[in-house]
Amino acid sequence: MRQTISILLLLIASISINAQGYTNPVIKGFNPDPSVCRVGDDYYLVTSSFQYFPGVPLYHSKDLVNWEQIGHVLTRESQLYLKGANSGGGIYAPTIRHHNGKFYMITTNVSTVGNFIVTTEDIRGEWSDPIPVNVGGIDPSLFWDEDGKCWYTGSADGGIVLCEVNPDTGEVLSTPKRVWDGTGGRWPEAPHIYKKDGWYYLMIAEGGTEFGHNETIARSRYIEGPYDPAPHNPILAHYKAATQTNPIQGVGHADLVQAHDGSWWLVCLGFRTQSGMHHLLGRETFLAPVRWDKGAWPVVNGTGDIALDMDVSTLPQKPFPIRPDRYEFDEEKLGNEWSWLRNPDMSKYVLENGSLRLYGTGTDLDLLSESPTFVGLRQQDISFTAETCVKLEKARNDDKAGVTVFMDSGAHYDIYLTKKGAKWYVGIRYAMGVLKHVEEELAGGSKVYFRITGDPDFYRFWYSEDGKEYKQLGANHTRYLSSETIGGFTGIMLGLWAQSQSEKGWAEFEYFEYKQM
Ligand code: 6LW
Repeated sequence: MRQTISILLLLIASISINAQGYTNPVIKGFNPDPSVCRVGDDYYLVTSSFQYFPGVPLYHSKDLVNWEQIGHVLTRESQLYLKGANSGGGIYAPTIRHHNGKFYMITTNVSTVGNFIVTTEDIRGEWSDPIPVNVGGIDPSLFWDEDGKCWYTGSADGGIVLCEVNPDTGEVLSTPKRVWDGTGGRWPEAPHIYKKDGWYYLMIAEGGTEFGHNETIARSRYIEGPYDPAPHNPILAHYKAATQTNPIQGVGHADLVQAHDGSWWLVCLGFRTQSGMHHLLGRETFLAPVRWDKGAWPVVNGTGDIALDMDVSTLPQKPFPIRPDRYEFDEEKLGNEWSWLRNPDMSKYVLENGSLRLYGTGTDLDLLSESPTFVGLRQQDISFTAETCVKLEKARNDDKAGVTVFMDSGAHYDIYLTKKGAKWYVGIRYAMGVLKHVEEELAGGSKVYFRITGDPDFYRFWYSEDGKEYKQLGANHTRYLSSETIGGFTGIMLGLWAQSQSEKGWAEFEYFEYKQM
């Protein structure tokens, strides 16, 4: 009897350790076009960053479920020139790979050099300056064959092209060859090659990164093809009737990785809909288990679709400390999760005496060519509340500072404090293309508390003179800032910003707090 009980207890314990499950997205907020690689039992993942600086966020995990941002790949202007870039420009999809002790990241700056590689041997250190790869198109990827050759794949002219390259010099060693156009979906893109059981597998995204997005795969005995498509394509899709009510839509742009326990996993982008069929958080990073039997085609999560709650066995989970809700601005530098627009003048941002001091310039949030004084965090949840306190004691006439719900230049809602003559006003500005709506009312002085609440349908804006009693200043629909309305490839950033014609005043933010509701 005693033996039976101990066997039962062991069985229960083993089930509870393995069947831990997880919640999608595994990286919330604007983190599209994920690419992942493994070194031993460490996993590294990169996402695209468009007009934001630093570029290409870099994440680390021990279990593919819990991710910590360890920095960015592109941290210098010599790697990342973004003048004039908006939500449809700058850095598109990246790929990260590890070969012979060196990390390679290849991506596209559609606003300047096109495709380029950077490398490092220290994943937590600096990466090289760009190594241009003179092949047109976007969504570049690298694959090393067993003979040591390195192959480039990318999306160009409506199909998938392949050529041999030298990944350390960027030299193109063979004429780019069109190897597959997908299964007939528009925009065949995001190619990656994997070799398994004597087959070259070519996995791509089709359908465009909206509601028709899906993932397909083909294989060949030869790297240069011909590639034959899987009979059960798409291997991942949410555009079918069976998934039309799935809160995750637009799944695609995936990458596969074999875990250190031999299991296979897929990361992909998707978006969480709100306010009908809109999305504002940007495309986020999702995870799915893959069954890939010897000589067979990969099967994603059994049914070719994914869920927010994934009740599946995972690797032993190793969570990281979660990001603080409240930033007191008492550190020496802002954390990796903060982003600037285009190439910032970092002298405009000073952490001092427990506050973040922003020196405004004449550059408005709407200007595309320069970098306004703005630093932001990704909105990671459909329902949230954000708060800050801003002081404009050293302001000059018409200086402004506050918080912006920012999708793109010309698509943002701002709440701010401003000085006009000897008086102070709180204001709200809705910028929607050529439509600019401003409301202001008298404020008590040079210090004010702001609160922004978000829900599926509305952003609401509040202010307080004492941080206790809040008064609503305005509200506007989320859908007017959605990706479906604005276009582009990013997601909402909650930004602290300042603007000053005189360029002599400054704003001080005492704290910033963000909470999921
Ligand atoms: C990315 C491409 C795409 O490079 O959008 O629509 C681009 N699909 O795969 C930006 O995410």
